[in-house]
Amino acid sequence: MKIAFPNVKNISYEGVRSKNPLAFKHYNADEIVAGKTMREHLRFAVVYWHTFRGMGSDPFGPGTMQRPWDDGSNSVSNAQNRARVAFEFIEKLGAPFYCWHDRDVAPEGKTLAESNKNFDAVAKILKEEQKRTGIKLLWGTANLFSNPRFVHGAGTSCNADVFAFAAAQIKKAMEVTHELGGAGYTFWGGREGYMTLLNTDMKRELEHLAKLLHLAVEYKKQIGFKGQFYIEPKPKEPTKHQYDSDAAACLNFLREYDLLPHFKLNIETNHATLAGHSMQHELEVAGAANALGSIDANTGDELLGWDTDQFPTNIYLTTYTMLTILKYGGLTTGGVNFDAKVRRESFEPVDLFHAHIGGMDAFARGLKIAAAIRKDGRLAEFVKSRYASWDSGIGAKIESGKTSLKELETYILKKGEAAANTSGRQEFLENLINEFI
Ligand code: XUL
Ligand code: CO
Repeated sequence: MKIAFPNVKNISYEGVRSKNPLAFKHYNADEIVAGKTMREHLRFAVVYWHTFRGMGSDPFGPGTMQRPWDDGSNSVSNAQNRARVAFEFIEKLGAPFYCWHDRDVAPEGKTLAESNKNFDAVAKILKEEQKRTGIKLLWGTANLFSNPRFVHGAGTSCNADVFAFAAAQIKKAMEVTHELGGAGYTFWGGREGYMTLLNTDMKRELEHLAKLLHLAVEYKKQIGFKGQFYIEPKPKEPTKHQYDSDAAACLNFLREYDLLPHFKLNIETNHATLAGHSMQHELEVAGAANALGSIDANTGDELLGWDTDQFPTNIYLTTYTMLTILKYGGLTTGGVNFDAKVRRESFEPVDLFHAHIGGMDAFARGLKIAAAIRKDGRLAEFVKSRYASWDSGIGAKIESGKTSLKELETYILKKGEAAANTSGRQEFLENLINEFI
């Protein structure tokens, strides 16, 4: 095969003084931070959809990307060639993982049988390339939103045949994920939501979605796939309201339908902000429920209200993200997956490298800063001491469930007034964070 990136050598760590745009300044894969290598902490993944299929089209114009290796056709051979290019890119970048939707890697045929055949033909190359390079599949997923058949959703479609089609597609995508040794499988509710409640039986749609996920859990057991299942929250786009609107809504749905033991969450930064939350908020909600699985690392634009999927470069964002991830024990099966795309104006192949290097360096800095803040201990100590009234006396009694409203009334009647509050010290804490940035 011809080399797709002839002017790019393997990206290496050159340290903060380097001026080389094709080198890492902070991501040093083998460097130990808080007991593990950076590679093990961050588990970076490259996405197939934006990086190898995104052509930069927007509602006002067609794609602009220069991708000289791609003949623009929908042929299996073009898809196979693209797979080899993808691995050249990921290998040169030094990311240990990648992720795909079924339809990113192989063209959809006229029938499901034809699509499955195409998928197998490209999966064969993916398997060869994984073996050659040691790069692993972080997760696979099925695209249940692009084809017009999914106009009313997939699992939540009013058309039962469409549900069946989605189920068949999930079955195949899970089989290929399993075959490629995938560490996980993700469900993002592409069009699972509504545009108007006037035509929507919400209760029935949610029950159907739960059915679909239960069928997937059952099939996972049947084929012996041990990877982690994830749900990826997003509040809107493409629908007006997506059922998996945020981490709390996903957890509630999973609990209501007895699915929680089988799923963790894949939290995406730009989806969090679309939901009106910070990334850290979503991670805390997931972490507190023991469901923090993986992240789709990107960022939105503060002034734009849609899913711009930009590469993350903000050190505060990566620091807060890594602080919460470390607090909940780190990424185990999950990873830092760059669900991000270069801007339409950044159309040269080398821009793909700049984008990923920037994101990886930003996360490496976030990791090092978060580890230093944790090692320093003042932040955690402050939070711990803020709740000291719960460690003994009446607080401990309430927490252990050994009290009643009557007893609490007697307690306060005797005291006359609650103990004095202390300052929340927000500015002090913000300054403390800045000591480490
Ligand atoms: C869409 C999105 C998806 C999922 C995978 O906003 O984030 O690409 O990550 O289906
Ligand atoms: Co995503």
